[in-house]
Amino acid sequence: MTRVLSGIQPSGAMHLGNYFGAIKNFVREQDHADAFYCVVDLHALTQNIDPESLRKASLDLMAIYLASGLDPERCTLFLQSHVAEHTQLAWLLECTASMGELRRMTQFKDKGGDQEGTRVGLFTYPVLMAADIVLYDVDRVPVGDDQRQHLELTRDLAQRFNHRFGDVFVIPEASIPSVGARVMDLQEPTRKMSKSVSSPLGTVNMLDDPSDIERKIKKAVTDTDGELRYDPETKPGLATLLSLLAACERVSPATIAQRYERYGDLKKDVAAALIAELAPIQQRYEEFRNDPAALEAMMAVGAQKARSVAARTYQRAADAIGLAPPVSH
Ligand code: AQP
Repeated sequence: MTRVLSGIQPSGAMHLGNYFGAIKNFVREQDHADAFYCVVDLHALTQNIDPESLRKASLDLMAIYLASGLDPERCTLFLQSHVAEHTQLAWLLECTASMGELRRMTQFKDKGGDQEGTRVGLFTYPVLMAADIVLYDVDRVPVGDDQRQHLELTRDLAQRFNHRFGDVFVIPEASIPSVGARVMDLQEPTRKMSKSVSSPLGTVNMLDDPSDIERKIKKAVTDTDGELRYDPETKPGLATLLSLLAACERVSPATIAQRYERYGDLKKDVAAALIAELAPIQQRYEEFRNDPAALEAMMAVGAQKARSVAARTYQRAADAIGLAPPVSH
């Protein structure tokens, strides 16, 4: 059976990009593959987040996973920091990576890049992401389009390691959805919707209430020529709205465009479809979030399952690179 793994940072409210680009596909994959999904809390440390908020955000995100339909009976759900092999393997891979290839990462450049005060963790986190993936002998990684470059880096590092030290890692492929792969900001539709770039009106969060969703969609930037067609280059605002409805209905945005003549009608239907898509998730979220002890117990079981795979891969890599095994007396 193929194995898949993916994760999301608990660094802010989950938005439609996280949902359509990642979570919705996680749910689909859990019935077709041996699926591992984590809350990548170590990645959140690359940003300013206070300890209490981070602990809370990790549980919030786990509750979002469950509310969206991930089922611990059908996949392995865990917190990244509960499996120490992620950071152990990241070090071995950091010693395989070069400054030049990490400097080329566009997300690093977008988030501040090469400046005196930039955290080293922001620079090296794509290597930690590579470790997250290869640790589980993963075949496919369901992610949004923005992660394509990080996946390429993961493949390069794994191939380089294998070339030098023997066949240690499975080389993973990115699995990018055909619709919803890049959800754009509603106010600046040439920029991806994102947690860290604050754009309250341009970002629809998974837990937004219906009136907020309606307001944000109504105020979404379009254009003035009034011609309803799907053209991301010249009509990015309209393309964003068409793509959102397309992602709800799982059809192409161009097909959706044929149905409408007026922007206002399209906006009404986009808002209604999003509200209908998110309502059951929001309701289940409250139920899961109100029982933190159950969430923690579920995460403990997941971590144990994850560790049993991760420990074997890490040991294989450590042996191959020449680290002497610990001997018990
Ligand atoms: N706008 C997006 N469209 C489609 N997919 C997206 N993803 C994120 N934004 C979009 C996908 O969500 C998953 C989790 O990403 P992450 O939170 O670990 O980091 P990220 O990609 O950096 O997400 P954000 O929201 O943009 O966070 P910040 O602002 O902190 O960087 C990934 O699969 C990603 O592809």
